[in-house]
Amino acid sequence: MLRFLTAGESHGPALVGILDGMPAGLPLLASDIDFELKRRQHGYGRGGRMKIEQDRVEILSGVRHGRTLGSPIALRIANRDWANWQKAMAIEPIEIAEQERKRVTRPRPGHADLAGALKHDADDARDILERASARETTARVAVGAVCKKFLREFDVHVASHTVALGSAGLPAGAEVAWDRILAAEGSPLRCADKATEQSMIEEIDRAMQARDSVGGSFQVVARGVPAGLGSHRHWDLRLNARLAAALCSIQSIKAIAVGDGFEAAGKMGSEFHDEIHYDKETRRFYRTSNHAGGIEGGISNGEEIRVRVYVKPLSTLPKALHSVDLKSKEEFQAQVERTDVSAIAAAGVVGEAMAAFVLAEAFLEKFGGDSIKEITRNFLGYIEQLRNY
Ligand code: EPS
Repeated sequence: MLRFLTAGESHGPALVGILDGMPAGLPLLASDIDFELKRRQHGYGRGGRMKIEQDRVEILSGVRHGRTLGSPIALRIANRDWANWQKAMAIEPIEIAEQERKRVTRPRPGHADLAGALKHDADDARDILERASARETTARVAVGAVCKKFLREFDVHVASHTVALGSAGLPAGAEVAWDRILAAEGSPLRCADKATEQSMIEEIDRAMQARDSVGGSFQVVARGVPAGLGSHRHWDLRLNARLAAALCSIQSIKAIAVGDGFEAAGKMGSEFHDEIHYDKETRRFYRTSNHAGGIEGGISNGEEIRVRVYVKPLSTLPKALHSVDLKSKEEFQAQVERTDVSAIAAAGVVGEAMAAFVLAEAFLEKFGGDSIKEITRNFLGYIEQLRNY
């Protein structure tokens, strides 16, 4: 069983992740993880925090001489900003006057502030927001980087690209080819179309001027996934449901669509379903369309897995919305904390990490084993079986 936990507050000393169940023998270096951490920090529309941080991982366990041991992999990423928050986030009690300085009592609509404070009987919403913050996704990306490395051993690759931001976006139903997705890497918003990306940048500039934030969407694509991951047997084994849960667990994500998703509801069956063909030379079933997003009956069907993820506008607005003080119950404007106008480019990288975790988990379920060698044997045997089907 593959599983992970993260811990850490946004302005605490560090974020940590523990990934358990990764088999032995996977080549792994800190640089594999740092590469993904850097990608998460990139993107037009980020706020001041990304100028402070230079996320780097320290591998605390589970790796020896450049290879995984099969034991839990513990990862630590220091918060450089901690230096500025040592008092406000101190483990030991601090003076009341000091506590007041960073107290959050006017909850921001859309953030976890109010619901979390009510739930935990907190008189300072900072107790909640420090953990709810999307800073936590740093640890997820570190864990996901290990999962991506694992999948690459079997020629399974996960990428993402930005589809829409505010009113700017790629035309509905346009499927962006894999090579164009890869070519968008490093561009300001990781969007595959230059003109659309320019409109997205303008949307961000407009939102910034209006002291507002803006939502968007991205697509995660997994290529090389063999047919047969996930299962039709039970609700909690279906691959689409697992991807949906993992992706919806990311901060600010409000919806996901597998393949053509929302659009499917308005289509006829004959338009929507991907007709089946067979290539006798490569001995492989294939489709000429992929409206299903590579998953049928909760099982991967061998086509690219495509999942679109919808991100709400971030909930800290410089132009604060109406709120109520937790203590006095007087009406105020919500507290303004530092934030990003849009973190859409980073959100895609986090989406890749969560999708990679789900796919690695499903891959390990199917091909089992405690070492890369054993899993490779099982995997190749199955690929051969598919060819002879
Ligand atoms: C983030 C770090 C945070 C925010 C952002 C994501 O840093 P700070 O709170 O110090 O500015 O920039 O989180 C949010 C937008 C949020 O609402 O929690 C990061 O590392 O990605």
